[in-house]
Amino acid sequence: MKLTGVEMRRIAMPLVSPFRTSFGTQTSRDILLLRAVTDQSEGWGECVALPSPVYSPEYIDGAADVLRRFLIPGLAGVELAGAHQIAERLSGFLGHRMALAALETAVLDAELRSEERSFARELGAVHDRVPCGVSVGIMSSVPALLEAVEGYLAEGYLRIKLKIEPGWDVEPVRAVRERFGDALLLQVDANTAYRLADARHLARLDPFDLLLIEQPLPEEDILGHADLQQRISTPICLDESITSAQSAAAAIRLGACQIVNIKPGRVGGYLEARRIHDVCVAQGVPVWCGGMLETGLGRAANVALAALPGFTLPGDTSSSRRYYEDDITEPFVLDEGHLAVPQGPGLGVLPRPDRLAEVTTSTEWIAL
Ligand code: OSB
Ligand code: MG
Repeated sequence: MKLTGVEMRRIAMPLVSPFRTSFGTQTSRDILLLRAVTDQSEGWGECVALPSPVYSPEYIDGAADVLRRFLIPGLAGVELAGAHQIAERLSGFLGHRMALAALETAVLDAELRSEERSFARELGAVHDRVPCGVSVGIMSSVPALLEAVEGYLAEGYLRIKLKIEPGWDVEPVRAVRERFGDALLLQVDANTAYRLADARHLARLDPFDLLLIEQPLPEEDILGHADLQQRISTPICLDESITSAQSAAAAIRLGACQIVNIKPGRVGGYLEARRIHDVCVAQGVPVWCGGMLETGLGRAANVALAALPGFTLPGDTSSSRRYYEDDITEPFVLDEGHLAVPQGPGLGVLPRPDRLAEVTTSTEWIAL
C-alpha cells in the first residue's frame, strides 16, 4: 500500500450547548479532518486537537502544520505493509500525537476498507454495543446542572461525569448525589485544576462514593497523583498524563492512578490505545474510552475501541445529538444507554457529502 496524497479539510460545527471545563468554554468546534488516498482506497481520520493549547500542547493549526511539513511528506514513496508501520516510520518526529493519530487513523481506515475489515474486528472488539456515559460541563448554577443531568438520565445515559474546578466541586457533587441517589454512577473530571496542597479539600469528595476523580493535578505531576491517592479514597483516573503505553505503565507502577481514561488522539492513535488497554488489563486496571467532542467519524472508531474487553466502565461515548444537531455522518443514537459498534468496513461510517460540504471552511490537498 502506498499513500498518494492526503486532503486536509477544516470544518466548523456548532455545539448544541456551550461546554465549559476548567480550561475554557467551547461553543462551536473547528475540526481538522484528513482523507488519506492510497493506491487502493481511501479513508478518514479526525484530529482531536483543540483550537488552542489548553488541554494538551497541541492545537489545530499546529497539527495541520506538522502534518503538512513533516508527517505526511515522511510517508512519500514509502511502501507500507499496513498502517501499523506508520508510527515507527515517523518516530523521528517527536510529540504531535494528535496529528499522528489522525494520519494513522485515516490510513488504517483506507487499509481496512480495501480489505473489508472493520475497526472493531481489527482492534479486537468483543461486544456489539457499548455502555455510554456523558460528560457534563460546568454550569452557571446548581439548579441548571440538576436540570441538565436529569435530561441526560431521561435519555438513558448510564453514567454521569461532572466537570469540576475550585469553587465548583463539593456542592454540585453533593447536589447531584442527593437528587439522583446512591445508585447513580457518578464521577468527576478536574482537567488539572488542583494542586497537591488541595488534598484535604479533595478528600471532601470521598463521602460521595464517586467512581473516580479524573486528572486532578497537572499532566507531568505523576508523583503528586501518587501522593494524593494516599490522602483520598476516591480512585484517581489519569487522562492528560497518559500519553503512551510506557507512561501508563509508569503511572500504574508508581500508584498515580487506579483507572485509565484512554483517548486515542492523545496517545498517537488506536494502535497505541490498544497497547495501553493491554498494559492496563495485565495490571488489573480498568479503562474507559474518553472523548474530545468528536463528530461521527471519530466517534465510530472510539465506539469500536470501547468494545475491547478491558473497557469495563462506561465511556464518554455519547450520542451525536449530545454534541451536534446535524452530525456529518449518520447520527449515533443512544439505545437503552448504549451505542452500537459499527460493523462495516473500516470506520463503518462515511461523511454525508451534502452535510460535509455545508460545514467545510477550507480544503487543502497534499500530494505525495
Ligand atoms: O478531559 O475528558 C476531557 C472534552 C474536550 C477536552 C477534554 C475532555 C473533554 C470531555 C468531553 O470531557 C468528552 C466527550 O467527548 O463527550
Ligand atoms: Mg478528562
